Amino acid sequence: MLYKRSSALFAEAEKVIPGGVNSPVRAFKAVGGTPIFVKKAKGTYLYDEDDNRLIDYIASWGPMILGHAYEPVVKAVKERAESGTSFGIPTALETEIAKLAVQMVPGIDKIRFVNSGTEACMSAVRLARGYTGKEKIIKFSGCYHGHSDAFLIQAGSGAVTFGSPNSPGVTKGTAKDTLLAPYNDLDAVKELIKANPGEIAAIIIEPVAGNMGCVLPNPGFLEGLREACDLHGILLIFDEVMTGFRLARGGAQELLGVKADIVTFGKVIGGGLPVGAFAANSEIMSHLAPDGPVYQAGTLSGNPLAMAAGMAMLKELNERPDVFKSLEEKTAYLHKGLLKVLNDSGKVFCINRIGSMISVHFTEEVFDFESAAKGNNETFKMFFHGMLKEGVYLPPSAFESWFLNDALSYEDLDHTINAANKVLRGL
Ligand code: KE4
Repeated sequence: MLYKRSSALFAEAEKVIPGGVNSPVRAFKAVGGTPIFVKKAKGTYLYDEDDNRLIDYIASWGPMILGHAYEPVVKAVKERAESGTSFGIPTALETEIAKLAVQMVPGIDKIRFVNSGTEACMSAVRLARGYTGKEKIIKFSGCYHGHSDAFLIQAGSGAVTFGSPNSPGVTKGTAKDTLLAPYNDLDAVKELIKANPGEIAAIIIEPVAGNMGCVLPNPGFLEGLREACDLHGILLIFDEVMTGFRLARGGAQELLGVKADIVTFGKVIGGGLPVGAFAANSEIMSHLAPDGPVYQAGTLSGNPLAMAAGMAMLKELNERPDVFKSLEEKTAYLHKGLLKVLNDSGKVFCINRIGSMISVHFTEEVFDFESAAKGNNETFKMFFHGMLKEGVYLPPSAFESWFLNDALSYEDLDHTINAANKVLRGL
């Protein structure tokens, strides 16, 4: 595996783009080395600028659930582009995809399209604050809801704390309204609600967390949040930017059987083009401009090109529910194979998996951010680069979920398992 051209391209990029990337996680800071540059992709394969072929386990961080350059999506985008890419004027296509999303996702009557998961989550919180008239939100350490100020808040010391900014530029004024609790810690949430009576507008959570590796909700945790929200007039926001249209046709709400008040989407809903969305019942959504006073807008929101990609993607998933079963079976197969080679390696590890989301951690167990942070990062770095050399592209950080796509064959999965075996033996 040679990365000569990627390294040269990275050096060029660094001259004109901060850190050489348009999103930090791509820069390989968590694993070291220089990022590869992709020339093209098809199905489950990435082809980098040095003509290495790599089996892709990030799927553009989720969107490419059916594989890259998926024909129906490509065709839809090509055709739509001929008629113009954006008007800033309503199109029938926006209503079509909105109707399909509302039909696929439990508990929503209306949906507003935006351009990213960040925008979706940021707007959902504003809507919750406007709807309830309250200002504070609860988020969970290790959950990522995009880079809006209110979310860039890291727990300080202690299990439950007032937020403190973990990025310069986030003001103390913002941080004070973001309360933090450890994932899976219902008592901590109840403590925060007790300490802030009548002040909490929303609890926002990834129903299955994917930004500290893949972390599953303990049995009863989400149900407990639902109950606490109902008891205290707090809105429950499920950030399904990762899990939406991936864990099931109706996302985590369908798979886990817990209903949120507002649901946010991104990634898969755009079929690889920039689309985010947030949705709720008609009553809550009636508070959103232009119907209601909560303002939210976007020049390219619902633009025809992105809607065409998203529509083609959702139609496929809606008409082929077997895809979710196929993805579940492939992920279970990968899990089983990795379990064997990791056991044989003698290393301390755990594997978290649900649907087509999976992650390997070099520590005993991972159920929240603190336990995830105990993972042996040095081992992960060597594992990552070893797998890359074997033609397998994993997320370049232990704090990310792997995303399977349905173009993966069982031969690809066997290659991945055999590669892991070879790499682990060498560590
Ligand atoms: P975007 O603004 O990046 O489209 O979505 C933000 C977001 C919101 N909610 C969840 C649960 C998310 O996972 C994300 C974005 N996910 C990361 C991957 N961990 C995007 C990758 C990146 O930052 O480049």
